[in-house]
Amino acid sequence: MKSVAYRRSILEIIVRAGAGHTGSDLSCIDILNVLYDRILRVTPERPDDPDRDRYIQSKGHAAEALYVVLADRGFFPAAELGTLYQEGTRLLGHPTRQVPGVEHNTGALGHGLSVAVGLALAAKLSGRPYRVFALLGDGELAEGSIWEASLAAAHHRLDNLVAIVDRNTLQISGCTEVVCALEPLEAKFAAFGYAVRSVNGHDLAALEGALSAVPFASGRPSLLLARTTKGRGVSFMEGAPSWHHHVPSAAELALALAELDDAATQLCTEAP
Ligand SMILES: Cc1ncc(C[n+]2csc(CCOP(=O)(O)OP(=O)(O)O)c2C)c(N)n1
Ligand SMILES: [Mg+2]
Repeated sequence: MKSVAYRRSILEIIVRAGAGHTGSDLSCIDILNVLYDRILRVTPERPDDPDRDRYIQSKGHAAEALYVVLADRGFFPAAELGTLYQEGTRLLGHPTRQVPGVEHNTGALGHGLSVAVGLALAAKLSGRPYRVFALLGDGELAEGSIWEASLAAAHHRLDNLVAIVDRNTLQISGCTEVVCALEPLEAKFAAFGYAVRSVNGHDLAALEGALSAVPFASGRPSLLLARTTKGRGVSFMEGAPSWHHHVPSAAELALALAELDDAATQLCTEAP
């Protein structure tokens, strides 16, 4: 049921706030659902546990998706979601460490993977068992710093690092292959030293299977290419670049929520 409930919350808080990255959130929400429900060794009661897994959301603009999941997991009260973007709120348009559960400020694309590599290297140097998961956008891969960080990850044999790419084929202004071509992406990541797997990024069981199997190879960082649809779950948002950060009107919200109800059976069969 969470696939639908999370999507409803995302749409409702964005409409209330009058801002947000609608399509980007709906693209990665299933990945976040599986990470926080099944994979990450984190608990809101011990936010400073030195051995907790670290999650870095490098595509920081999908903040609403992260807030909805963190609230649901008990990192902060769900009622606070209604303060999104309001004066004095902790819930800004991009995540900051003021928000319980957020490990690092993100939003300037291209930085999160470098932070994740540093955290993973620190775990190796200090002999700690935690893993580091980083979620990247595919448009974000045009940032050169992603590839520098990848070189370092392979060089230091960081098999405690898992990079997940939200491969929705769109960035802010259109198709990645038109704006700055990425393919053949799996081969590129493999050439940079990752052990690579690809998965349907909305199939919760498949995501859980892949993310439970990390590291994909001993001594190498893992790269999960999650094939997704931007705006997934609402027909008129799916695959449309204009919904990157468009805010639904009241009528569009009503239509979207009705569609989500209709799609509940389909989305729920994918729920863990
Ligand atoms: C360094 C930097 N440049 C530009 C932006 C503006 N920006 C925000 S989202 C975005 C597109 C990101 O596309 P992608 O990484 O594919 O994310 P998604 O499709 O999941 O929204 C851009 C260019 C930014 N946040 N940071
Ligand atoms: Mg994208």
